[in-house]
Amino acid sequence: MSTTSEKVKVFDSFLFLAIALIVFAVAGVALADEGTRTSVSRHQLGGRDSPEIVAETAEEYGELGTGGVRSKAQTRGASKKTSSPLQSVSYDFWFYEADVILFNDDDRDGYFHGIDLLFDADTIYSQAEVYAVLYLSLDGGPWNEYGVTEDFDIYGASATDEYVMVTELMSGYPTGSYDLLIELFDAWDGSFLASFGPEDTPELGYLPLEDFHRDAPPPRVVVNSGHGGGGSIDGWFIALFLLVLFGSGAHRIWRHRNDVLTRIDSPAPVWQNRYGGGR
Ligand SMILES: [Ca+2]
Ligand SMILES: [Ca+2]
Repeated sequence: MSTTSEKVKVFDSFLFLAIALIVFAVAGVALADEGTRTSVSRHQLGGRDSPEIVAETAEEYGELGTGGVRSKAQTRGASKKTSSPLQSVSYDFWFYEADVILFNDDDRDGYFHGIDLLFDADTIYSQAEVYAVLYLSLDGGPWNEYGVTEDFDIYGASATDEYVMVTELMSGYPTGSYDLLIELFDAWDGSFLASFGPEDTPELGYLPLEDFHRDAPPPRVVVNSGHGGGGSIDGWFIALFLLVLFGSGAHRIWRHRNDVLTRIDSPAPVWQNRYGGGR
């Protein structure tokens, strides 16, 4: 036969085990979010007005580099230049313009997890096949590659060849002010052609960004303050604690499993209306 106190002990042990399991599960999901940087992107040709979607990609990179002085020596363009000293920056290619619209600020703190980047590259040639590599720098730190375009054609100084890459940062990007750098390469031999960054246009500087997980609205907690009984263990408190823990864990897991291109499908005019047509 078991006494009431033994039953309470067994119940306590079970509760402790359950809480420990939930804490580890939540911590595990949180840890998995740190370090590696992930994002999803939609690639469009033909600008924002008449876009043709050419690809949807998922990116994964190592931990964001933040220490040290920023230098273009770390980018792909620099390594191409040093490998062939005779080849310097080509004056046959240049960027005409770049434009950034930030979108998705779920917790409304002014930091967005979506980057809608448009750029227009030009050349002295009638046609050239190129690709671009995109970088982000947090608070003036080193450039971190965050995406690569498909190979695409540019035609002389035409503006009909604008490339749009719409990216949602999913994890690994702390809340802060970012700069963006674009490097252009020849699709035939990978040679470096041109770059465009915050020194060339204010559009690519001081972008308030954070990743999707850091953009989560805080969970709403309802506290019942009317309970005045109170035993050695407050059952209501434990139930509430478990509910919040479970809710937080489920929320994270839900967000983790929804790392897909669902949000990106919001039509651009909605973002523009919501955020006043720009940043
Ligand atoms: Ca935010
Ligand atoms: Ca062009």
